[in-house]
Amino acid sequence: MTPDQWLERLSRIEKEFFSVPGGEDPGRLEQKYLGRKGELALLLRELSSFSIEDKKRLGQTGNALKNKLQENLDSRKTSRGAAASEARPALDLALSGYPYPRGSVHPVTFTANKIIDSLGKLGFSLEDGPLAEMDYYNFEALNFPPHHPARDMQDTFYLNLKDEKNMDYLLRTHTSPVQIRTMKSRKPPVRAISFGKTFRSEAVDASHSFVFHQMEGFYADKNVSMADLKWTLETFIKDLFGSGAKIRFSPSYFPFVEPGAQVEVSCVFCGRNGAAGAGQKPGGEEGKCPVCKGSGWLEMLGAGMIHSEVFKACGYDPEKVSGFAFGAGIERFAMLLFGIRDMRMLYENDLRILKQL
Ligand code: FA5
Repeated sequence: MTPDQWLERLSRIEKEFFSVPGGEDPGRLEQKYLGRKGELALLLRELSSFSIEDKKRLGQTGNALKNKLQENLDSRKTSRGAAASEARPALDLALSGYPYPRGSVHPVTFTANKIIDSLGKLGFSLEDGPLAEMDYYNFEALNFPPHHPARDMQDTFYLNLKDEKNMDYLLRTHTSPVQIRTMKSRKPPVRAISFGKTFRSEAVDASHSFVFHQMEGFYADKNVSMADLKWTLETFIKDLFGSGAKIRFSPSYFPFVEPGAQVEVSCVFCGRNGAAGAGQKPGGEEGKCPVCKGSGWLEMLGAGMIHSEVFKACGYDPEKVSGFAFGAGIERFAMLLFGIRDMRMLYENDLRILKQL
């Protein structure tokens, strides 16, 4: 390389350096030009091959540029630091912290926990099952044969997915499939409850939703009778609503129990007399309790003695084992416990309402 070529390279480096925009990282530029293998550093090292006079002359020009670049890099670093601290407010350690609102348990969770605690005291263990369930567990093993009209009782969301028997997967319509899963995996005596989300293709109104929560309880053992069911439900309902609460049974149909019953609980709002009390909000017929509509009773649970076909599907001998089962909507219980008249209030997540509960 001749001295002229050396100077030409030096001026190219200068031009290139000063055309780099201000936003570029100064650390990276420093490394590129002045670092150990930087372009200017390498060029200055080339001086060793020149004569003493050229070394002196070119060395001065080269070092002058090196100082110029260093000054420019320093000022780039300073303005970059100033911009960063402008963007970030100064740290004031004396400032008090941001108030962080504390949440609370949702009424549905609160109610479910109360039910689980209450039945847990009676020896029921808590079991779980999948939300995307097989047709077999949700219907077939519960004595709803394929194409049986009883399936219409529960409007179902079917999934575009088949199980190994080419039956549909679906979003479980009730928590009863957990009964089957538990009985299939355990030998009697079994006493279990489950709780969780259930899904039905239904329009939303004050007492219906397409996603809601259910709880299920069942007991299978030798010599279990309807009297055991009645005692269990009475004890559990009194624990939840107070010792004055009463229950009554009326016949009902569910394919997986025989006999089946609808269980009503005495209205906790009017104390079973059916009359609108002081402090009750208007909304019902004149003089009548707006919650039970004057009947004094509220339908709260489905229940019955586990059907022999269900036992057979689970590998239990119905000649030797008997049992009861019951199931209910958690929202229904939450509405009673919190005095809510529209189920939608539980889902809208309006904190002004939820905070009052
Ligand atoms: C059942 O789902 C049965 N598996 C219950 C059962 C279990 C009966 C064991 C016998 C033995 P049913 O379809 O009635 O039954 O639903 C039970 C409860 O779920 C209802 O009483 C109601 O409180 C609640 N529920 C049903 N559909 C809806 C809905 N769309 N929105 C909110 N809650 C609902």
